[in-house]
Amino acid sequence: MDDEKVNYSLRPGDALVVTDVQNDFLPGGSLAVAGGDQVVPFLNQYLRRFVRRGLPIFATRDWHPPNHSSFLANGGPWPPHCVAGTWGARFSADLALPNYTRVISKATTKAVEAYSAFLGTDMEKRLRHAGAHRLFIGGLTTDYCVVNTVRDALEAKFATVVLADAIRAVNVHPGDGDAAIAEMQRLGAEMATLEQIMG
Ligand code: VGL
Ligand code: ZN
Repeated sequence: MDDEKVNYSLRPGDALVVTDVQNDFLPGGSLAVAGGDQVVPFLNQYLRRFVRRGLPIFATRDWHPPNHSSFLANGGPWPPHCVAGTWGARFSADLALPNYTRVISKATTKAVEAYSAFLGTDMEKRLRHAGAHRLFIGGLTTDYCVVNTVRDALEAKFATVVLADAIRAVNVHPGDGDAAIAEMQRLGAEMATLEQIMG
């Protein structure tokens, strides 16, 4: 295993993917992730760098109907969260998404659960249309949306860099987040932090 730090110079073909930085996953939300708000200032720095270079930016969101199958009342594992159109489903007001951000809504019907932003969405088509080859992915949650999105990105042959200072885990079981990070690396994702991103 090579732990040497490499730098990434942003270039055409790069895209930033910000996953599920929505009020319900942040402190005060219905499915709050410990330290979830701490990813926001890092993501804002990444956003600045991508905006400065005019590179594509995607923001994904959990966008459930009120009777979604993942909710406890319907036999699912989660409290109600990210119900389409509600405050909890909104992106954090502190997240500096530019006007040109492309928004991907997932798990939008009762029967469909989608931790991956690729599942049941036009994410792949829109990434290709934007000319993306290499994805920089950060946001919430490490052990659900991030790991599953990274897995599908690698499967679709995107080079994939996980923004290690801009992810947080639910950790339903202690260690889930760390296991997700190990899994992403095993699958071929690289891990980077802000100081490695030149731009
Ligand atoms: C997610 C928990 C419940 C996620 C979605 O996208 O990370 N986590 N629903
Ligand atoms: Zn959900």
